[in-house]
Formats: sequence, structure tokens, C-alpha cells
Amino acid sequence: MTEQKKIMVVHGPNLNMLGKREPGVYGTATLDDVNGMLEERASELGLVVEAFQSNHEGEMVDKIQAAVGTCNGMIINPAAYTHTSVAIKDALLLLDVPIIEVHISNVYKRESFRHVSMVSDVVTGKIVGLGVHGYKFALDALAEMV
Ligand code: CA2
Repeated sequence: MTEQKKIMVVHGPNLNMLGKREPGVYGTATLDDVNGMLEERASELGLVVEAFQSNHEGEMVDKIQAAVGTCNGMIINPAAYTHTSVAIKDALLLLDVPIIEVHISNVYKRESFRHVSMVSDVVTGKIVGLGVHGYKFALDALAEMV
């Protein structure tokens, strides 16, 4: 049997609050719902997913470094660190696998500071504004690439 390809999913700060606050912006699905949906879709696609969430920039950097050589693709929503983190950008540059940046909300319809992404020029592609469905579309896209 060939080994299944692994997709690392990295959720940034405050995404542990999904479904518990601000449903008008981020919807009603919880982070567990999102991860469960990704696991289900991954098994249909013959992939495995490992999901990780942290409110801490350095922990996200550690997780991205640990993904080097151990995963075949990555989905990342760096949340607020999208707009500020050179450290996360530099860590993503260590990966030589496809990376999809996901944002639940349409950041371009929001405050101008959310229009800036430190990571968009180092990822393979980006999905914004499609709610939590964006994660599933990212997984489908990675399934085609890996
Ligand atoms: O739209 C996205 O996915 C964001 O990455 C979400 C970030 C925000 O800072 C980005 O500009 C856009 C915020 C994540 C906070 O998530 C919450 C979820 C529910 C309740 C409160 C916060």
C-alpha cells in the first residue's frame, strides 16, 4: 500500500472562537466542525489532514518548520498575523510543497489593513470570502496538485 499524502492545516489566532462569536462575519461553524469536514473530505480524496491552531506567532512558526519534509501540502489561515508577520512568511518560504492561503471573510471588503497580506507572494494560491467552504475548496485544489 502506498503511503497517504498529508496536508497540514494551520489556523491562526482567535480562530478557536469560530462559531462562538461574530457569526455575521465568520459564520456558525466551529473550528471542530471545520476540521471534521476537512478530515471527511480528505478521506474521500485519499489524503490525511493534520490540523493545528495557535494564538501564538512563534508556535505557528514552529509548526510550519515541523511541516518541512513531513507534509505534502499546506492550508493556512494566519488570521491577524496575515497582515503583520514576516516570521510566518519566512517560515513558509522553507516549504517546497503547495500552500493555499484561506480567509473566511472577504478581507477586501473590510478595513484597509486587512487588504495587506505578508504571505500572499509566497503561497501557491489564495481563497477569500467563501466562508469556511474555502477550506474544502483549498483541500480539493491541493488534491489535484500533490
Ligand atoms: O477572514 C479571515 O479568515 C481572517 O483571516 C480572520 C482573522 C482576521 O484578522 C483576518 O483579517 C481575516 C480573524 C480571525 C478571528 O476569528 C474569529 C472567529 C470568530 C469570532 C471571533 C474571531
